[in-house]
Amino acid sequence: MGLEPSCLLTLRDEWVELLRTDAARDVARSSFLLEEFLLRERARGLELRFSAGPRRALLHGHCHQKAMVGTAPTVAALAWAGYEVSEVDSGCCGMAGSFGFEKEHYDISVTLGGRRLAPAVAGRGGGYGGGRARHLVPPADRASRPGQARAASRPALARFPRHLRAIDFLLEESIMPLSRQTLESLYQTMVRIRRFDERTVELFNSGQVMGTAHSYVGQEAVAAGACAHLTKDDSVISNHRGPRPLHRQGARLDLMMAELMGREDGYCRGLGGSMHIAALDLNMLGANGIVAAGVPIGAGAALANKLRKADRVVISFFGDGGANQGVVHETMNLAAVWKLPFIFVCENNKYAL
Ligand SMILES: Cc1ncc(C[n+]2csc(CCOP(=O)(O)OP(=O)(O)O)c2C)c(N)n1
Ligand SMILES: [Mg+2]
Repeated sequence: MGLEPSCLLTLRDEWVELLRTDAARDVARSSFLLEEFLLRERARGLELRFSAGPRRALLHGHCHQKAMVGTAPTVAALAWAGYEVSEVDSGCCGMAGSFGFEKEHYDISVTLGGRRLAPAVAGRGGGYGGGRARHLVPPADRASRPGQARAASRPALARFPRHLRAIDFLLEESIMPLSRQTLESLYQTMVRIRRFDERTVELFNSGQVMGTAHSYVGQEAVAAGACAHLTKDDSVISNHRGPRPLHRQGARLDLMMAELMGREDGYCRGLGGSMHIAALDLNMLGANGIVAAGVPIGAGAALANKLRKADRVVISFFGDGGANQGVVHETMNLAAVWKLPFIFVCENNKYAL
């Protein structure tokens, strides 16, 4: 049973074609999308009770599913769960899979998404899944409405029309209920992280960055978004891709780069480097070369905050590989039992090398 139509349906399609064996056909016959599986079990007598009352859902079907199965099982399963479903006649969202992540496809993605899907979502107004999304809005924006600040503020990114287009799109389509200032600030942090990384690679290749330096390319939004919620009294602690949260904490780029270059004027007098950079005055408690080791250390800081009755949180960044470390699970257990003001941020980049 699977959630991701492309992955799951491969077992029914290419897999069978490729192997042409009875075993492959057996696997194909036993592979179900979640909705198909639930409906099959319902036909066999499964009863499920859903807690909330009637709700509405806008459904944009997955292309691969639309081609091979159709959206009928999804509509039926949502209806079973109490949703009044309207299906968007959306065609392609323009952002599928890795295609949507690649910068050379950016304009195509925006154009395609803007043709049918984005207008359909924007045209339906609020009430569709906004409840959870509100928790993702930084405090400064919680009272404002999408697009409100747009007219009032002069774009800080006016020199970068391409970047502005991305922000305009987010504002116009109300995809994220954030103000222009916040979106620009997040974007600037992401670009800053990217540029810092690119420069780090250059300096590493020319032998000026000491030890090693792990790229954060593609993950910039994680540090930028997560740290946007912090006050200056909150703390961060991270892993071997460590320095990035520092960008959001207001660190000085020259001191950061000096640290990576092993220089005396770096944040840790050049002794920490990329993997062990810390800046206690900015409440950056340190990167850590031992995978996931920052998690229990961060929880210790959160426990100290709690005992001192300080209104502060600690964020710990770790990877999907680090998530397998026992300390992560032990820390989650203790953090829950002690109700620690502690945020676990797992950056799942789908590799752990
Ligand atoms: C305890 C420990 N085991 C192994 C390593 C070697 N190592 C360095 S990075 C890494 C992969 C970590 O993967 P993940 O946590 O997903 O982070 P990512 O590199 O993907 O950001 C490993 C195994 C280490 N640093 N620490
Ligand atoms: Mg990983």
